[in-house]
Amino acid sequence: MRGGPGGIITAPLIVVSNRLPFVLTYNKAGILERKHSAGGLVTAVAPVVIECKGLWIGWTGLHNLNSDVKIPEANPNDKAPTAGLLSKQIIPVHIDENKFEDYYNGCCNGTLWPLFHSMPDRADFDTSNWEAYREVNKEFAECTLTALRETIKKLDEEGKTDVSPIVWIHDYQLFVAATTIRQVCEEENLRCKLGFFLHIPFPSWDIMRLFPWDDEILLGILACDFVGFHIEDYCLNFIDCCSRRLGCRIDRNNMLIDLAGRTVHVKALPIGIPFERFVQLAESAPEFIKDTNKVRVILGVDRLDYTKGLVHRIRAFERLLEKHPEHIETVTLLQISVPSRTCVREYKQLKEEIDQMIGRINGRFSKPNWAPIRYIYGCLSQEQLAAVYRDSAVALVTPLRDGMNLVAKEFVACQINEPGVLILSPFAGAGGMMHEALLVNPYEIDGAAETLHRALQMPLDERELRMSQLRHREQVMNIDHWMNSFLSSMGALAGDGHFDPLE
Ligand code: GDG
Repeated sequence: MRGGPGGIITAPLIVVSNRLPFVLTYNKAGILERKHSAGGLVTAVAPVVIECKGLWIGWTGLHNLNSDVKIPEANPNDKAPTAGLLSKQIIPVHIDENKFEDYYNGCCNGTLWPLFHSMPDRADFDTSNWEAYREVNKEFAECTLTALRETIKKLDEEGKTDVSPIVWIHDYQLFVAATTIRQVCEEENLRCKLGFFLHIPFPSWDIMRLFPWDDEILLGILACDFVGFHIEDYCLNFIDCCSRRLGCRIDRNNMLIDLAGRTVHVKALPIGIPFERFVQLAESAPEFIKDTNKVRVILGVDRLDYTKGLVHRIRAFERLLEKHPEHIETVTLLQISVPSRTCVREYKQLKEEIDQMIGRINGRFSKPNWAPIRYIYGCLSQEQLAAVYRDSAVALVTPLRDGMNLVAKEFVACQINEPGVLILSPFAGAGGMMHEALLVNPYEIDGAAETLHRALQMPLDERELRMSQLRHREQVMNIDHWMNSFLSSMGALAGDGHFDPLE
């Protein structure tokens, strides 16, 4: 077992997220099984929940499950980070299918996602979707409260009456769950510390005020004791909204917010990746890209999402071939697009637009033994992904807006051989920290094409210098560091972190 914070955490931990760290599926024999989700968050948080014998509350990924369904234990050969999570540590939230549709595809993905990425024109403001969102958040809160009562009862029986459980809520699907949790805790005198982390950007007041129920979101977040965002800009946007919309007293320097005499602590906690895991994968993974005839690979990896800037990126690549034809037959753009939110209209349209663009550009520039764009619409294994990261000459990470962006970090972790170049958008959270990348405004197609040209010509010593600094930072600021920082800020780690008063 690695030396993560699980061993020194002093209070029981209850993690609440829209989805559980694995989804349930029926196998061919009709038996329920766990299917592992490979995200960095799961890799980091699951071992801590396992070590501190905590709980995880979330949706199973299946509708129409009986509410008394037994969560299967992990298969004995399962090597996934969640394998040690016992079924008794999992609390499934059951939600009616129609309500879930309005909550998830309607409000979360159709409204909050575009709005919080500062793309309000793409957002639908629908009252019934918001009502479903409220109700589903209440259901998550009720499950959390049941777990909390049990946890406190156990602590009391063990004589640990001074220990408060930690409830850690994740992301924009659960903005208002803490409102109910805090209210009931006050009514029933239940002790707990509430923490929230937002994985996407927090927009400016000008965008936030477009949302008709913005006050409810702000109050939902403020129902927590501690709130984390990826970067300082998002913290300041949130603090500003609380001041302007709710009239809260604020301390911007110390990032404190006073709500009716209670202090809420806000902090920038940039998420990291399991760096060593990606290094190991890159060291052992067999080649994935074959027969490239020494053609250098420019890589894009994203969920197929309009925030990721795929259309702009492909246009920039086309411009490169127009302006610098010497790259024809010497480079190829490998775009891996993971299908995402395929039921939402905006995502279907985007897929069609990209399919057409790629068809047109390949038709325009292809040679008998070379095509400018290789396109994979699907999901690679993590091992294949590591091989692709390792063997690419340039990573084009050019979102129009992104909370952090883990692909940029995973690419540098896997650059264990002759280093390539990272091109990064300043509109990703990562863009404010990975200073040695080539920063490019994705909206400026000519600028992006020229930056790509520069990356393809960059001398080895410059690439080495930039990459070694990028890698060093990600190695230190890895996912364990992020977990530790969050938990110590919550005062959950031995001998660590207590809240300062707002003075
Ligand atoms: C949200 C925020 C924030 C991608 N393709 C494959 C694959 N992936 C994995 C990557 C990476 C993850 O998906 C994508 O992470 P991102 O950070 O880029 O983006 P979101 O999914 O939008 O995540 C984001 C993040 O939360 C964490 O807080 O950084 O800003 O939007 O880990 O490796 N994995 C596999 N095959 C693929 O083809 N196995």
